[in-house]
Amino acid sequence: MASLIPSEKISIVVEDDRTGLSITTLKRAIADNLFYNQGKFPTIASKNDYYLALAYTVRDRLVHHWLNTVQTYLKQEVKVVCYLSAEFLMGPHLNNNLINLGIESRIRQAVEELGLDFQELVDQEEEPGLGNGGLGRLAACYLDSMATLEIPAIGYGIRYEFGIFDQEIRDGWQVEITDKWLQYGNPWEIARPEYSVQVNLGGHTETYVDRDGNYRVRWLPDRVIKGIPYDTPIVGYQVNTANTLRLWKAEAIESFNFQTFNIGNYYGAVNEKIYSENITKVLYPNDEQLQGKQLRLEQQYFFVSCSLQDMIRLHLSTGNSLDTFDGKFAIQLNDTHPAIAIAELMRLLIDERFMDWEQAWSITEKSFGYTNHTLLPEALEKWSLELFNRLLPRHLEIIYEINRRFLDRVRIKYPQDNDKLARLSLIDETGARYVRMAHLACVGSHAINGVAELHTHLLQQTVLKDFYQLFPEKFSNKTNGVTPRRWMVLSNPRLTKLICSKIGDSWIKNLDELRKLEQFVDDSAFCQQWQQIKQEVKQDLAIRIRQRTGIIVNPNSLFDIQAKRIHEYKRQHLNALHIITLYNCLKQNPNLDVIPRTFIFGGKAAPGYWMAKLMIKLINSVGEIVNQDPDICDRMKVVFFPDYNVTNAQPIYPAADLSEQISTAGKEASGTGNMKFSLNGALTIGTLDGANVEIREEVGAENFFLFGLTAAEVQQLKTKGYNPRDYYNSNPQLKAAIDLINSGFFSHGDTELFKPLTESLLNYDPYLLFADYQSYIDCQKKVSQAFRDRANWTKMSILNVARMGKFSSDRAIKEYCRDIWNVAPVPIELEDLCPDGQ
Ligand code: NBY
Repeated sequence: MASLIPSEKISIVVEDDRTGLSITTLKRAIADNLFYNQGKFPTIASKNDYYLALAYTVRDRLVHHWLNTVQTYLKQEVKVVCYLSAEFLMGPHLNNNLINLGIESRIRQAVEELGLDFQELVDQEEEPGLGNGGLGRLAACYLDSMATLEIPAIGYGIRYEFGIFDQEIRDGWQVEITDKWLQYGNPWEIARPEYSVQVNLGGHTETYVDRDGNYRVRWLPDRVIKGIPYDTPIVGYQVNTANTLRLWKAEAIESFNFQTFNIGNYYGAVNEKIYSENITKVLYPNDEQLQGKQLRLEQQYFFVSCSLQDMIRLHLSTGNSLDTFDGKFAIQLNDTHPAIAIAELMRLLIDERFMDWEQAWSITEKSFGYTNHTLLPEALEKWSLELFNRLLPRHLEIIYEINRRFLDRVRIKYPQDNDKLARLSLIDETGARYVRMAHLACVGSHAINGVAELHTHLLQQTVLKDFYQLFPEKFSNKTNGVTPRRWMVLSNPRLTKLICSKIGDSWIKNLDELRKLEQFVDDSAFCQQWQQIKQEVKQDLAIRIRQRTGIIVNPNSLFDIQAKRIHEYKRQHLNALHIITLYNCLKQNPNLDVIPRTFIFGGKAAPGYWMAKLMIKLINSVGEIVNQDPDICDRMKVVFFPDYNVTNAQPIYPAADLSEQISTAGKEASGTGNMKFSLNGALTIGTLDGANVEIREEVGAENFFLFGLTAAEVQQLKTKGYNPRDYYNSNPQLKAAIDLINSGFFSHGDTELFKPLTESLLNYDPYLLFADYQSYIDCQKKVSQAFRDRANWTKMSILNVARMGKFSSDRAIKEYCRDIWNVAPVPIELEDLCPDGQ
């Protein structure tokens, strides 16, 4: 374990309250923070006061790492990764920081000696839910890995006042509650108003001639907003590195608009302040109808402009010239949400720093990389020219010029192919005109990547085909990964301990070492411990389920879990069809000897996604009937665990026997939950979609339950003409399941409630549930059969964990560093706290 202070110094230095690590010092520090920060006597302090006192105590112990890291990067003028993402789904910081600092057991002891319940304090933290799902969580895992690998990095994003909504289930329906994560203060961030920047919006442009006779463009905006950075330290695992997550908050430039104020319009002036602050008010919940939302484009431009101005300030502050910008920053675009950065960097270099176009373009192209996260055509971002021009008139001009030069090059390569030109253009002119953000990202980046092998392949063959033909050298695959620190060490301490007892702890930094577990698959004592731990963790989850839903589940049953955003392509309703089919079987044949199963769902639906909300209602309605049916007893239970977020995910992954990864092949870019389940010893039932393909390759086909059409077969079937009714008519079990829903059996006799869902399946079934239904049912039978042989199941579970090394985000980050960013580790030495002796 790396210690915070060189050990030889500990004996001679009197510990101070802010860095000392002895139990006595820690206890004093917590008490001091309670008194001086919270302003409370212990007798009246709330749990939250104690949580905050503890959080500040931990923060004090990492500031040292953080400041040394920043100082080292500045002094050594290293190349820095700037990860631009509209979302960072960090999860709670306290416990993660304790683990990465290696001080968890000391802190726990100090807290307990103060007579407090450690877990109770940890549970006080409101997680920063600044993301929707996989994409935001990936950004968080990547920050953890970059810090752990000692890669200089800054995460740039938006400090939403309201993150992803909290979900409640009322009468089986999802109800959204605003997430007030900041209401009791956030001890992990430090505001840096001294690094505020200004961002323009709206207005128009004009040309002028400068002193040297050059034509220049000036943007005359009609709104100016202030961006204030809030910094959060990102501590690496057992290293001195603490990188920065810098999130921007929007404010009015002055508290009041003085002109309006002076003519007596006090309320109008205050209004303008409110208007500005709206920009970072709330995270958009990944709705269908995002396109055309002006505030969304304002958010994107706002955080991108703040971040690029910040990079330029940093670069110039060390005496550099902008000529060397691309040598010092590798900027990664997490999907197209920050893709406007390409036009913004061009504008900053050309209009504000007077660089010529060719040089600015060369710097821009070399600086940017673009990661695509979706193949769904409706999810590809585009902005109407009208909106774009109204908000960002100068950027539209720049995009036109990028496009003009780009298409000139295309024309030379493909003379007289106007169709190709139209397909590649940054402007969609097939109907109403739009700016295509993915095209801007492709043209302005030197590297383009998908997030799993299959996804990258399909990108190259479908949505980005023309770009792939044009620039094959820009494309590469970077299969996603997850951090074993949060998703194993923190969330599954029991299994972590067992693994460490067998193979030591170096796998935590080098996940491939989990392979060493393979030698124990035939060690019956080990297998028994493995099974025992799974059992204990399932019992813990059973308790949580009872607390949250009132449902009593049997921890000996097979825990079959699907936890992810609710979406038709993820097919939670296919899972529901299996449940109904099993239910029908049991009703027809009450003595059927089945393996008892607990079906657990978790996930949020976008508030405007009606069909997804109806899927939640269906799951709860089926649960209501199944759970209360005396014929079923405890052979089946259906649970919808409310408010699936990072906090609730942590105890869920370790408790799964079976992980449901059942998206239509070709639709899930990668998936990362699939990795977290398998890493915690669940077996997967899945299609050949996203990273499932690679997980199956790694763990072995015999340790994975495969079903369904392949992506190519899905394509063929659609081309040939898919008629879901054919499947319904020819499959009595499927027909019985759909008919039972339509009969009102699950809806208190209401035959209309689920019609939109069943009708959509019968008439369109865009995600081919019916085509995959029988294969899924058959595969689930194999799962049940396999679970009967518990010893063999345990072996498969161990082999899954042992072979998951590839899916560490450390591996993914190393690939980005090598192939895209060209950055190297920079170890941090801890210098004295006051290097100048002040
Ligand atoms: O990114 C997910 C993919 O669906 C998943 O397959 C992949 O593993 C993961 C990480 O690469 N995408 C995702 O989570 N997307 C979003 O959350 C999202 C958020 C906002 C918007 C679109 C998508 N938006 O348009 O605002």
